[in-house]
Amino acid sequence: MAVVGIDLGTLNSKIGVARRKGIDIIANETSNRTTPSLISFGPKQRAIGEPAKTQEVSNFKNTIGSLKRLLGRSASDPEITEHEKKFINATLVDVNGTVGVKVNYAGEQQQYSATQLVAMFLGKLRDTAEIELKTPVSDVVIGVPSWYTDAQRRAMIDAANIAALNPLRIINETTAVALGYGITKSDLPDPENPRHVMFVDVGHSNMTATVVAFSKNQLAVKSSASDRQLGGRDIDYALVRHFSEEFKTKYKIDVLSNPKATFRLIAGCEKLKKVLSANAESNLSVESIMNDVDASSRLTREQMEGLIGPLLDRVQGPIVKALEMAGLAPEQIDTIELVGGTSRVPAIKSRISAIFGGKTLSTTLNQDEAVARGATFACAMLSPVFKVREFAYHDVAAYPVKVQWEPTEEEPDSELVVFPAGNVTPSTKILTTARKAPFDIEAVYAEPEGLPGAVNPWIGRATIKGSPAAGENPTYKVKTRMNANGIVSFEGAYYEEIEEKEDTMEVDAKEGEAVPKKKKIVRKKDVPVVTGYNSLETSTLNNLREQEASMHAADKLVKDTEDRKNALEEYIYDMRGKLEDRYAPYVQPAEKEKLLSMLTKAEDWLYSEEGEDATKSAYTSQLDTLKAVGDPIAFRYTEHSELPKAASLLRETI
Ligand code: ATP
Ligand code: MG
Ligand code: K
Repeated sequence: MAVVGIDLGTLNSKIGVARRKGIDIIANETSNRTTPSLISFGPKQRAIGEPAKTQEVSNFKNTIGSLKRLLGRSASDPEITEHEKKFINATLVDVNGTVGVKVNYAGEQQQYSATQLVAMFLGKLRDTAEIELKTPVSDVVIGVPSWYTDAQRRAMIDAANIAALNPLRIINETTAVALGYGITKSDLPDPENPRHVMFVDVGHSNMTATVVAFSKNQLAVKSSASDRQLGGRDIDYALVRHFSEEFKTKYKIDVLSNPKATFRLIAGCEKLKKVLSANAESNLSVESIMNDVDASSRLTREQMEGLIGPLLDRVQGPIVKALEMAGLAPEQIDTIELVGGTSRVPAIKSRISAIFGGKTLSTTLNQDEAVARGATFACAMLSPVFKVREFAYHDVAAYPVKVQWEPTEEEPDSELVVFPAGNVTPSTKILTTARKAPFDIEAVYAEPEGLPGAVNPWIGRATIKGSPAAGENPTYKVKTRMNANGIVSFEGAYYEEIEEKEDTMEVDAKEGEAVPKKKKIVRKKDVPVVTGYNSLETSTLNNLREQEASMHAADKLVKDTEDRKNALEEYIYDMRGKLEDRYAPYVQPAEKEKLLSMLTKAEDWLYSEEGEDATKSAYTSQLDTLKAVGDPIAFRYTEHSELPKAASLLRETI
């Protein structure tokens, strides 16, 4: 059983695997330790990750990124239509109440929800991990932003299930980072006097500040605050706007009117931004940006800081808020640990440091891989396969959750905040209400204005059924839980039946008389509960899993077919060369003539209309036919040439 942790980044994703000797971040098919979080739909197949990146510009209308930004959101959400849309070229549409994309795939127009898109991408990461580990992957822990809502967390679980994965836990990204940090520390203090560390993650799309208290063998998240729209891509966008204005007058071109030119400029600006993290000034150069113009310019770090001033001013927001929520002053934070690619920007570092009186910030963690490593630790802890050092972690609720039910005359107060913001998770609360069943109870976010964009505050509903004797108004208890995934559910309900029984006779020691002893028996009677949440229905989930499996199989067939075609082509050229060369002494002229003409025939077929686009079995059978004649020749050659070699090897070892 494999143990895998996933950091699904807005730009790039990372995969961690647990091994006997520790945790490794693995490389993908292109030997990169990060995989572009992109899907590109083609006329024949889906390209996911690296191959999608190479088609990002040429097939921009059918290429979609920002997957985690779309997950669990609705198509009409202004955060999607106004902010997210700036970074997406594909057409966003509504798919059964959630945002999705409209693309051309395999010659047809198709729509996929963000949940399906995330599933497709997770499937690719699963394949990458399986190739590396040479074993099937099922158990995973996936990181999510701490600001993700119930619906988004449920959507991530649905997506993992569609990808045939078993998500053991959905972990907040900065909590994963904290876990990876704490588990390696052997000098943590006693719980009365914990060490407070603030983790600041500035990524491609968002920034989060999280205060964590560490003590021996445990960590507790104290608070977490985010700016959902402050990251590297916002810096890139500011630079793109600057240069596109400059190029209007300089070259008389309107870059932003042309998607491909915009891509080229974004890529140039991202590069420039990175260079300016280490240098005071740098060149921007974008070859044939559009209309045959080679665009170039120059920017100093200071100029860049001027262009992104409004963004820099927002850096302190989450940090100040996290401190406030944790009830700590800046000087009570022992260490500030930076992670995320954008935390390398010097101006961002100095803004953060300033809040702590110029304190030196620490980067002891691998800034790009800390989330994936932490998620992998979490998976190892939850998996039976690995023995991991005992290390407990608790998180907090991001938004207050209340339950509400229909008021009765006796109970006019019909709502209650069960999990206030900052409530430790996991947590179970038991609600008590006296009434007649059946009745409905609902969980909703108590402060909708604090939720991302226009997220629907509705979380879930339960209908409590089954009532005791007619006429009675028993006291019902309803169990509400926020689990370690930050997901709320109604776990069950019961009423208490109280019976006073004179079941034993005891001899009173003083009086010497037998007296009846009253005993109060409380019986918990479980009652049926019917619940509904934002997760997909089982039947829908099964359907989508099948759909995903068949798309995955179709992609595999396309790839296998290409592999077979390449193998045939390679065999033709390889054999033709060898027949004139090393195989020459081992082949009769007639045999050679026959094989050469077969090779030519196969070659002609391969470049004919039919052979250009044939089936996997057609390529396989062409190759098999050639090999039937070619293999005996190759065998005669190896027998003669390898045998003496083996013999000499034998002599040497003796
Ligand atoms: P998110 O956490 O927002 O979902 P992510 O995890 O994909 O996104 P990261 O991989 O942490 O993001 O960071 C990627 C961002 O960091 C990109 O915008 C990239 O340009 C930026 N970045 C990487 N290196 C540097 C650098 N040296 N200087 C400035 N920016 C950098
Ligand atoms: Mg990230
Ligand atoms: K374990």
